[in-house]
This record gives sequence, C-alpha cells and structure tokens, in this order.
Amino acid sequence: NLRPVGIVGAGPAGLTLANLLRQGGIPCVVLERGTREYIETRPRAGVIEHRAVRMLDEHGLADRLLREADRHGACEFRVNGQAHEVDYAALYDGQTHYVYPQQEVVKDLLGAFLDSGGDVRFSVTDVELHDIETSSPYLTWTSASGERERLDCSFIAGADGFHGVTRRSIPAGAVQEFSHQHGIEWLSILAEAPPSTHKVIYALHPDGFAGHMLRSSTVSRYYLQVPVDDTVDNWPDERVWAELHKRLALRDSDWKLTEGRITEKRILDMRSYVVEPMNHGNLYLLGDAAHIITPVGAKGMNLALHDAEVLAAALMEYTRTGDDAGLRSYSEVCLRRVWRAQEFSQWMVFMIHRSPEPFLSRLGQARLEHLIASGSSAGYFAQNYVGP
Ligand code: RFL
Repeated sequence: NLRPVGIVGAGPAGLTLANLLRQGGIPCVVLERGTREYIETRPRAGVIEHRAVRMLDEHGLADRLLREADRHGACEFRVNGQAHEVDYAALYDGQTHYVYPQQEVVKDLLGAFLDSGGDVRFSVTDVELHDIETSSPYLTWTSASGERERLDCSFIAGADGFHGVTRRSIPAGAVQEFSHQHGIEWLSILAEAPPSTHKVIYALHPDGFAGHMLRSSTVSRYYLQVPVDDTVDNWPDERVWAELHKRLALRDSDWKLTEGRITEKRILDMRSYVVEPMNHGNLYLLGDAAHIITPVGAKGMNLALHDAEVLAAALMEYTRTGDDAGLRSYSEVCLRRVWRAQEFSQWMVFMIHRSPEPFLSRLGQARLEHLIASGSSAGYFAQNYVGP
C-alpha cells in the first residue's frame, strides 16, 4: 500500500513526472490550480531540445510531436541589416531543435496521463504542505467544489512554477537563493501571423534587440528589447509592427515581415533565479519552481523536463530497491545542467543586447563577430544552443 507522490502543478514538469511515475507503477496525484482548458491553451515556450524529445519518445509521449513538429538546425543573426546564418546542426552532430508549442506538449502529456487512468484535480486553491521534513508529509487543499481535502504522500513534488506555493513552504535559511536581474526588458508579442522566416532571427539594431521566433504555420512570437520599466501601454500594435519592421530590416533584399493580429503582449522580466538545493526533507522542487532563466537560448521548459526525468528515475529506484542514492544526488545532478544553461543564456544575453553602457555593447558585438567568424566559438554556441 504505497502512499502516492503528491505533485503540485500540471505544467511540463509536473505532467512529465506524473507520466513517468505512472508508467513505473508508482501512484501519484496531481493538484492543479487552473482548469484543463487553461493549461491546454497557455502559450509560452516553443523550442524543445533533441534530448528532451528523445526522453519523451522513449516513454511513448512524443508521437504527435514527432509527426507535427518542425525541426530546426540553423538560426540567423541580423547585424546592421546583414544576415549571418549559423548552421548549428552541422556543427553539432546533426542535432536539431523541435519547434512545438508548450501548450501542445502539455495537451499531449495530460492526455496520456488521463488516458492511463491518472488522477488530476483541477481548479484547486489554497494548497498547503505539511510535515515535509518527516517521512509522512501531506498536502491539503480546497477542491473545485469548495471542500477541504487531504492527501497523505510518500513524497511531494513541487512543480508549481516560479510563483507557486511549494518553494515558499521551505523554512527560511534552509536553502540558498541566487538571483540576477539582467538589466534589460523585453516586450514579448504573440501574433496570428505566419512566420516570415524559416529560421529563428536574432537581430541586433542600434535601438535594441529584436527577435522573430517560430511557433507554428499560423502563429509567430516576436521580442523587442524595450527600456527598463517600460509598460505595455506604451506599445500600441502599430508601434510594435513599426519597430519590428525597422529592427528586423534586411539591407538590399526584398525580405518582408508579415503582420497579423496580435493576441498577446507582455513585458518579460529578464531575471534568473536558482534555489539550492532543489529539495528539502521529502519535498523535491522541479522546473520553474526551482529555477527560472531568461527566454534567451530557450532552456526553461527543457530544464523542467530534465528535472522530471531525473526525479522519476530516483523515485523509481528508491521505491523498487530502497536505494536513495538517486534522491540524494537529485539536486546536484539537476543543478549541473541548470547552471550550464544559465551560463549559456547569460553569454547569449550579453551578445545580442544593446547595453545602456556603450562599452559593454561593443563587447557584445565583438562576441557576436567572433561567433560568426570562428569555428570554435560557433561550436560552443551550437552545442549549448541545441542542448548538451
Ligand atoms: P509551469 O509551466 O509554470 O507550470 C506550473 C503549473 O503549476 C500551476 N500552479 C499551481 N497549482 C496548484 N497550486 C498552486 N499554488 C499553483 N501555482 C501554480 C500552474 O497553473 C501551472 O499549470 O512550470 P514548469 O512545469 O516548471 O515548466 C516551466 C516552463 O513553463 C518554462 O520554463 C518555459 O515556459 C520557459 N520558456 C521557454 N522555455 C523553453 O525551453 N523554450 C522556449 O522557447 C521558452 N520560451 C518561456 C518562453 C517562457 C516564457 N514566459 C511567458 C515566461 C517564452 C516565454 C514568453
């Protein structure tokens, strides 16, 4: 009579863990604040590393992804209106990214879990964690119908994102927090516009960075570097498009940006955060609950999937054999990848942004010129970008 693992949060991290545990015969219950519709339509990431896809595929969770996702092995840096392509797949054993929106990943993971009889409680509120330092931790929450409920757990998995409740349940002083404000801000835009490019574009312009990301054949994501403390109200649609046209422009070319209806506009806090260790007692944190990273380099969801894979293996080993070596090394194993991703993201942030300090802008430009000119620098970029 195994007590279940209580998983808080049905994002990519929580749902991947839930599926892997269920496949391994370990009972679990997922508590989610949102409705099913909310989590299945929440657009965020869109770029998945080959490694994460292989892991999902090994567990039979990537069928639709492999059928529908586009594969990308090159990106473009636009500097002063000139395009420089980096063929990172060629530089790294032919490995590619998969472009597949995060809400589709969530839809697939949720569908697989529910189809196998998995237990997800939607629309829960006031989740509380109890006795996490003991071997009988438990969760309480208010259900969608207003009842206070309780689940006695073997372990608790905190997969409730950066603003969730699980990390905050760890007593002050038991963990160390590392955070960094990158001193830049992005306006993030989602539009019903077919992509104007076959590759992701990172454009460096005297007025700041602009990015054209890929999501699907009908939807695209764009980013604009904006002054710190800027607000969405300053960015009516016409200004967004004018700025994108200007910063993405290509010299001596008839390339054009296709516009579409803007469906989301938000200011992104360009911040990094890591908590160490990623566990306390019998609470294990994963994904954004333990670490956030800027979207530069597209690592956040990939790290969340990796944490889930490592934790599932550790919990399975412990349940089958009583060996807790995997649980003891969980945090260390995950953090190694997390810090490597943070280092790469920071390297890239520095390279593609215009700093208020002109000297630093020049250094970033020199880094990019080196990347374009040098095989070894491009090799570093390729390996880290597509995922080590
Ligand atoms: P999530 O996805 O935030 O899921 C957490 C879930 O927990 C629920 N929840 C609670 N449930 C119960 N009780 C509570 N108290 C709760 N509090 C929260 C939430 O409703 C939610 O369902 O975390 P997870 O699973 O760790 O996944 C992390 C990723 O979502 C995140 O890292 C990425 O989206 C980051 N990211 C990107 N990552 C990539 O790998 N590639 C990309 O291209 C990429 N692009 C992006 C991004 C993030 C972005 N934003 C919006 C921050 C682009 C953007 C614009």
